[in-house]
Amino acid sequence: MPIPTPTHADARLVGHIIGDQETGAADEAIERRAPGTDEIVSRVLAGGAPEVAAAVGAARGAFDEGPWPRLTVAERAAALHRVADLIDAHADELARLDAEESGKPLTTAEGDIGGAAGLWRYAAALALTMKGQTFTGNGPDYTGLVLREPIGVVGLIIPWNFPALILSQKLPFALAAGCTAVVKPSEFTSSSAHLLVRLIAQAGIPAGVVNLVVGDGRAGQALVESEGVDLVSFTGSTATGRRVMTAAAGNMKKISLELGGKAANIVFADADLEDAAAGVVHGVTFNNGECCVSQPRLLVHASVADDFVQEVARRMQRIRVGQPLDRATQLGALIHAPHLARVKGFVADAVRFGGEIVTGGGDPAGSDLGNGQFIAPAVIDRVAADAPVFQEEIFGPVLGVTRFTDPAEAIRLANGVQYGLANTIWSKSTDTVLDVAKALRSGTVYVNTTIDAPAQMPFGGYKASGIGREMGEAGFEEFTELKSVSIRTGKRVHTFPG
Ligand code: TXE
Repeated sequence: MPIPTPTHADARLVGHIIGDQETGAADEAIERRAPGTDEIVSRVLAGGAPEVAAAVGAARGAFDEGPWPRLTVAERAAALHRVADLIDAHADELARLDAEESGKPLTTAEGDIGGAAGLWRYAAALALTMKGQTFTGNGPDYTGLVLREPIGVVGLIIPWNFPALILSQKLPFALAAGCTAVVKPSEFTSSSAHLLVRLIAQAGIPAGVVNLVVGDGRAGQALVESEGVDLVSFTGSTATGRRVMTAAAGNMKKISLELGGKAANIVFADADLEDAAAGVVHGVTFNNGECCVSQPRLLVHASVADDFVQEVARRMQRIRVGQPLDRATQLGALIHAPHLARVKGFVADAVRFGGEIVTGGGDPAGSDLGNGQFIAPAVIDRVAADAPVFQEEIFGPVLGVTRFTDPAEAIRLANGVQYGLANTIWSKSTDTVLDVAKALRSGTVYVNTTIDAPAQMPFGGYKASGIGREMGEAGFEEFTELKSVSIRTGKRVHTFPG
């Protein structure tokens, strides 16, 4: 049974949390409609430069004078564990908020929240093992200390596709290092971030360490331009990522950008084809296809292509499209109407470029889908490498199929896009897997599995997919600076003793 969606009268008001103050009512608010029903479910305050200035001021004070960066790592790790426990205790509520506002299936949102709690615990372990280096090879009286320090105040800009999860790919790592933060969630999905920041206060993390400014791109832009911010970590579109790079130039702040992707599933003739077909369908429909590591391109060996495409299409037709809050739903509603129109536009465009629609692309059947942003998952065969459907990020359940005849051609096709976030290889040959994995220009390669990596694995992009890494030790180090301290003991021999 689907959980009923709240009506307008129940709509939540989502405000800013700055220091120990929560902002309530305000004149300007952004209405958020549930993608599944078009009902208004929340009203989000439209923060801008004044709220960002106040939040950065609070974070700056907490970093420059507050206790957080000065705690022992054991104390910081314990606090992160308390947040993880609170996330577990509020998992149902957090998952429901994300499913309702983003349109993702509730079961996917539940997986996100479990993953989020795991990230807070992993970050606690990184806090405990935070360390620098020493270098003593420059003479017996020389000691070099390489200190690893928190980078300072960080601005975290979050998109709408994994609201609580992507926040948790950044914030606990920053906190583990001793940073303080201003969080700017997407205007479409701010409620889970609001609850999370409340839980962080409940866990005993001091006021001002984590601040929340809600609003649209104007708040994001003000955060990136702020002179009081030392690093911005941004996840979103490549177009906005370019604006972030420019806006960060003022005080030369560090940036970490996790941007768009256009992953390929490369299916070789020797693969377990049943398994690969299931993986291909998962890769393009997981989280409604609204996933930066989504797999919208199928590159399949010509010798097995016809049967394989039929098998994939058969499985796509069995995917249950439905209301996000219905537990039986496998594909929910896309984020908003303009995005749905854009995704459908790619399907129409593919035909103009010579593609053949095998299944989907139109309205799905279902009596309760009338007001929502739904699409039947699509398979388009014979997609040319210069077609927009092959080149551009679609961010929806639309799979384009292109055939290849040898591994070199598969690698050329996979690498022939501006993005380089992830790709997947399906083959039983170790030689093929390793040769192709090394030749792919992407930050992640999945082999005989897809969209599958633990928190310990660094995540990020080559080429236009971004700068820097999240998660893993590399993701933690993004939030730190290195300081080299050179020490001489005894009397130094000066070049110009005077
Ligand atoms: O993203 P934006 P949008 C891709 C996906 C999607 C497209 C557009 O293809 O269809 O981007 O989505 C904030 N300075 N991805 O328009 O604009 C904004 O408020 C600073 C891929 O929603 O990039 C939100 O919090 N911040 C992606 C965040 O940036 C600004 C996930 C992302 O919004 C800003 C999402 C500005 N000038 C979309 N303007 C992924 N890599 O997973 C907006 N924002």
